[in-house]
Amino acid sequence: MMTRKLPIIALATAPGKAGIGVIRISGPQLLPMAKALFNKALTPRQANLLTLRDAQGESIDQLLAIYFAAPASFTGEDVLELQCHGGPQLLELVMKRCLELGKDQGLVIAEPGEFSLRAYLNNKIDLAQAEAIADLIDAQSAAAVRGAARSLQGAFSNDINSLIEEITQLRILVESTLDFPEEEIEFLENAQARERLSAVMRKLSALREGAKQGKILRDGIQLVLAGAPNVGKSSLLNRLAGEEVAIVTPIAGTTRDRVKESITISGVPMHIIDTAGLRATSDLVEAKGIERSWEAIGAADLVIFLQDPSSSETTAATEILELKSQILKALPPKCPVLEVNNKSDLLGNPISAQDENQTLFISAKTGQGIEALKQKILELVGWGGSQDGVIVARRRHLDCLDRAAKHLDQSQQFAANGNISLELFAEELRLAQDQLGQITGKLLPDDLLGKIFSQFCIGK
Ligand SMILES: Nc1nc2c(ncn2[C@@H]2O[C@H](COP(=O)(O)OP(=O)(O)OP(=O)(O)O)[C@@H](O)[C@H]2O)c(=O)[nH]1
Ligand SMILES: [Mg+2]
Repeated sequence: MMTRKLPIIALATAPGKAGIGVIRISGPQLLPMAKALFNKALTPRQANLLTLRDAQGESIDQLLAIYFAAPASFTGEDVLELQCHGGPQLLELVMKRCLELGKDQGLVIAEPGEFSLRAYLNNKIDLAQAEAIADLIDAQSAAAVRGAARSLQGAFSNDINSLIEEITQLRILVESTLDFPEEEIEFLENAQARERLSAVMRKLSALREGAKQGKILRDGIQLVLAGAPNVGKSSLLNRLAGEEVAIVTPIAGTTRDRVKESITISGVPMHIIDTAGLRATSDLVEAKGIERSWEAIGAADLVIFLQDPSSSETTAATEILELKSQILKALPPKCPVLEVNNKSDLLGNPISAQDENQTLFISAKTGQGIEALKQKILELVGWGGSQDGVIVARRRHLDCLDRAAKHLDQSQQFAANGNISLELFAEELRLAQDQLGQITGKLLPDDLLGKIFSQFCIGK
């Protein structure tokens, strides 16, 4: 996939019935193919109304063809976009006819992400922008759309590039001094190397914070509702979702399987997972369900440990403590647990929304405390509250930023008094820069590139 230069074709719009369906072709030299398809020269960058005919000369579709000559196209190659009528069978026929007539030029069906990959390889976009295209299409909320659009326009890449540039300047200074070891201390003072490094580190830290927010916007939060049977987990799911997604009954052990529902809270996508109540059971089906509850807890970003202080059965404090310690053991690293008391409507005296242990009181039945719960959820997952300027980011970006930060920390230590080594200082700067470069795709190993683009869907 990485090296082929053959022309490629794919349906660019979603499969299924629609007003129109767009087929996209990209290749080094498409004019002969366009001629073969329509028997007519196409005016570049203009809508050409044409008829595509089968081998017998019968019309398949009347369509709009737009031809973009290289390099002024999405991929940087010649691109031909065919806007056909949007019937799945019709589009099949158009594809088939194109493949027939493009055979001599070697026309093949595109692999997932291959259009974006070509755009990247031809320097039309960098890697972070290519990823932003996929993220824009997959965006789960309006805020995620805006974040992806910002990345696509280069906001994220610009920040990364300016950081790389500042590190480069610092490296140039250091490396020009390396030949004069006796001047090392003096150099650090004169060039204000430490101050400049600190400034770079501050910028990187702000970027990491923004990227963390961006990751939340892109992927959302896996929010798991866990607890003993009958505490109201399914009722809470229904309340948050605003509809009856899960079955609710007074019988303990109602939920047997995970029930998932995606919502947004203040624009942040939340994937809420209701689970089977945790208890010892001899029922085989329920036991399987509980096994799945534990799996969900093990993959959570946030667990709500729901309790029912109104019930005499489940309130045995030792049981709650035991369950809590089991949950804490099952959590992924750094995953917070929020303890929430449900059924506050059954607790006689008016209670405040939060007790001294910071436990929230809610009622899934009346809706009391739900707004406060939502705010608490956002706070716990590290959502900063504002979507202004947030760009979408991926795990891959966060990992690169984290590694870059570690290298800058190291370089700072090699510049510290009593431990000065300009050579190591410069080397750590270089390593930090490599990590940043991987985000935009400079210095990225080929196999990684293939992996990233193969996760795109066909036609992108
Ligand atoms: N009064 C009151 N009853 C509630 C509240 N939330 C849930 N219930 C009731 O508690 C019972 C159990 O609710 P569920 O939502 O099924 O509880 P669950 O935790 O999902 O139970 P399992 O699926 O068995 O683990 C039902 O009869 C609900 O109507 C609440 O806030 N107030
Ligand atoms: Mg339930």
